[in-house]
Amino acid sequence: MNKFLRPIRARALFALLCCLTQPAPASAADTAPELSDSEMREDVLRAAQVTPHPRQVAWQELEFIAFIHFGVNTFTDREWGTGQEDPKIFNPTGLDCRQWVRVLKDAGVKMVILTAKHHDGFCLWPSHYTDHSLAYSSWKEGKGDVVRKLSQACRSTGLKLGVYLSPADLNAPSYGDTAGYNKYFTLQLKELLSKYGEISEVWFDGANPRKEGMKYDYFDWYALIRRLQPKAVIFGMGPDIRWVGNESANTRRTEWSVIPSKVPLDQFHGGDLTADDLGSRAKLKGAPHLLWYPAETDVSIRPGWFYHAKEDDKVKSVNTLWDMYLRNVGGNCVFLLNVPPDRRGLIHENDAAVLHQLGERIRATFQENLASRAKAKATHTKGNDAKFDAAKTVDSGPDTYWTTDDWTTAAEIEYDLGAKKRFSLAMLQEHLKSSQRIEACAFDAWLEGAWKELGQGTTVGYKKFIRFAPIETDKVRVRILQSRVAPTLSHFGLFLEPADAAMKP
Ligand code: FUL
Repeated sequence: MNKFLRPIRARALFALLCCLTQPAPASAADTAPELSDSEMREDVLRAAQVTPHPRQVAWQELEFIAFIHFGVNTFTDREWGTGQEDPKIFNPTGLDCRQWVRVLKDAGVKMVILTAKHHDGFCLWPSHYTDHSLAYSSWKEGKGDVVRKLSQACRSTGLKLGVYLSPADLNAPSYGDTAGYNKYFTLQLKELLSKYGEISEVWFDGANPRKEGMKYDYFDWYALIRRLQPKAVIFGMGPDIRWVGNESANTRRTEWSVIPSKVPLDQFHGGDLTADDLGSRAKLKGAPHLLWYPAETDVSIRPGWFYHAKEDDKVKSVNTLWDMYLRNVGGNCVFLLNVPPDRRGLIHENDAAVLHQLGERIRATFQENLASRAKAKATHTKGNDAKFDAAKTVDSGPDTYWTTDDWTTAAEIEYDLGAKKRFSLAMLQEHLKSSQRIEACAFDAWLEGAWKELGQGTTVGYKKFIRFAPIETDKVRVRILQSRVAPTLSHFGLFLEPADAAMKP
C-alpha cells in the first residue's frame, strides 16, 4: 500500500492515517520485545558493518533539497495529466530558472530536482524521441530547453541538479509494450544524463497509472546511470535511497538506514518499504542480506505538487516548514521540499517570502555551535586512546569520532561549556562511515543542581535533533542507552533558535 504500487486511493488513506496519528507515536520498533546482544550477536555484528557508498554520504550531507514540479499540468490546473495535452499549451510568460535557484538557495537548499517528465509524458527538454515536448510548444517558438536553463543556473550558483523521469508515460505510444517502451525510456534517460553536465540524483517514481502490467528494465537503467553519472544516487525504484513512506514529511521515530533485504544489492530495486519498523533487531534477525538504504522525505510547500492559483493562500507557514526541516534533517532523512513555479515560470511571491524566512531561521540557528569549545569527557573510550576520545565530537574534523570498545554498548559523555549558555536544540551525529549503531539515547542538562532529562530518542544516524524550550546552563550530557556493538559520535552541537521559532516553556 504505497505510491509505488497503488497510487490514488491507498495514498489518500495513508495520508489520512498519518494526519490522525500526529505526532508520531512510539513505533513498533520501540514496543517490540528487544532481542538481547547474546541472542543477536551475529546479526548485530553484521548490521554494524553495513556502511554507505560515498555517493550516499554525499547525498545525505546535502540535508535539504528541492523539487520543482512544472509542465503541462501547470497550464491545465491538474495534478496528473492525461498524456493527450496539446504541447502548445506550455507557454510560460516569464520563465526564469535563475529566480528559482536564487529563491531556493536563499532558503538553504543544496540541490534541485526537476520533473523533466511527469506521468503525462511531456518533456521539459527537446527530446529527439518524441514530439510531446517543449520543442512543439508555443514557448520561445519551440527553441527553449528548461533542463538546460536550470542546469546552467544551478552550476552558476553551486547547487546540484537532479532529474525526475517518470517511468509511467501516458503519452508514449509504446507505453504498455514492455520492449518498445523500455527502449524509448532508455534513450530519454541517456539524453538527460549526457547533455546537461553533472546530475546528482535520478528520481524514479513508483506510481504507475493505467499500465499495471508494464515491466521496467530497472537494472539496465541503473547500469546506464552508473556509467554516465557515477556520482548520482537513484531514488525510489532504485537501489540507493528509499521513499520515507508518506508525503507529509513524517519521519519515523526510529529511522534505520540499515535494512534487511531478501536479495543482494545488485538485484535490489527498492519497492514497498512503508512499514513502521524497517530495521529493528527483530527485522535483522536471520535476514539474508543487509543493505544501506536511507530515507528521503518528499512534501510540497502547497497542497498540490503542481502550481494552482487557488492554492496561493495555502502555502505552508514558516513554522510548519521549520518543524518539518528539524524533524527530517534531524531525523536521519534528507528533506525534499517541492516548490512549483507558476504559469509565468516563476516561484510565486508567497512561496518565495516563506522560503526566505525559512532560510533566515536556518542561518540564525546554526551560525554558532555553542558546544564547539566545550570540554568533553566520556565514561568509556575505545582502548583509552586519544584518537577516539570524546573531544572528537566537538572538533571540526569531518572524519574524527568518539567510540567505545566493542560490546560496550552504553556510555555517557559530559560536556562542560565553560560558562552558562542558552540553547534550545541539541544535535547528535553518528560517524556514518562506521555504520549506524545507536538504538536509544537521551540528553540531560544540569539545572538547579541536578541532571534533568530534556529529551530522549531511539536512532540517531546522520543527524538527530533534540528540541526543547530554551534553557541556560554550563553543563550537559549525552547518554547512549543502547547500541549495536559500539556507539560512535562524530559531532555534538548546541544551538539557539530565534525567539519566534523556539518552543515555548
Ligand atoms: C507521486 C506522483 O504521482 C506525484 O504526482 C508527484 O510527482 C509525487 C512527488 O510523486 O508519486
